[in-house]
Amino acid sequence: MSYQYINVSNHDGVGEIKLHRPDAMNALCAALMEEVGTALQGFAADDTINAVMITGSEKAFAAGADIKDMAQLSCVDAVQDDFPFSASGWTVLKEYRKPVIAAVSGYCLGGGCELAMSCDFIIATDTARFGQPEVKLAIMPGAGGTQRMARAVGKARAMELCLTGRFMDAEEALEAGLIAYITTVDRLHGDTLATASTIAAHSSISTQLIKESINQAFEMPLSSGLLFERRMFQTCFASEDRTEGMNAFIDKRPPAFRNR
Ligand code: DAK
Repeated sequence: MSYQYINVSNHDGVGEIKLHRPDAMNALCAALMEEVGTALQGFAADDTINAVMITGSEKAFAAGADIKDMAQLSCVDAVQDDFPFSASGWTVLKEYRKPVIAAVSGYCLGGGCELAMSCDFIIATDTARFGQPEVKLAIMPGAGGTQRMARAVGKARAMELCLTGRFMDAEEALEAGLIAYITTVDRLHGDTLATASTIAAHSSISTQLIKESINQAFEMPLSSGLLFERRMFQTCFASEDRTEGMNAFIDKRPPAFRNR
């Protein structure tokens, strides 16, 4: 499969999608997001892939949806196409079962920040800049910026960020709870790959159920979430990997998981 706007690679259990539109700060045109959707579906169907990472360039993870494309769009066009959910990257990611990490360096703005927040967690460099600057274009976040940002950093900071359009640096993003940890530009790829490889080495039965359970925390009241978690926990006992994991511990040897 050849792509125009992304590079796709495999690293022993980890699939990588690198956004590559250097002349436009990785602006998320529809074709790019379509390619992201295709690559994600490929990794979903590949039994050897247990975790995915999405990266950008040193300068930009992505500076948002493509403003030059949006400038041409009428309200009717946007509604008819359900913009930009017509591009499969957004829909596929929303329902994705394998863990996905966003590795962010440089600008992570607007739709770029929404894409990163649609991943399961974000690892960022000390040069990363996060923001929802749509208000400066007289529009507003449209792919989860008001919803996921408010859940990640709380109402006050989400309001302030989305209403002013200011950028937040990595230290602030870490303190606010938007990102998992900070690394350097030189180490971003290696550190993210190491984290993704750790996840990929676990049984996909448990990693997928953990992901599903944590996501349910944002959809359900606590009592329902706790019940959901308990049922998922009990489900783990049906897997061959659970037997293997516990036997390996008792035998003092590394487990050999088969995702069964
Ligand atoms: N779109 C198109 N081109 C972009 C771009 C963007 N978002 N961001 C940068 N570029 C292009 C620039 O136009 C420039 O191209 P040339 O002029 O060289 O041809 C090139 O990338 C380099 O950019 P700059 O010259 O501006 O570089 P600087 O270092 O001076 O500034 C910057 C970098 C990232 C601070 C600046 O480029 C910037 O402010 N960019 C725009 C950031 C922004 O406003 N982003 C939000 C866009 S609105 C929805 C889902 C999603 C969305 C909407 C709806 N639905 C589900 C309904 C998303 C909306 C958005 O993201």
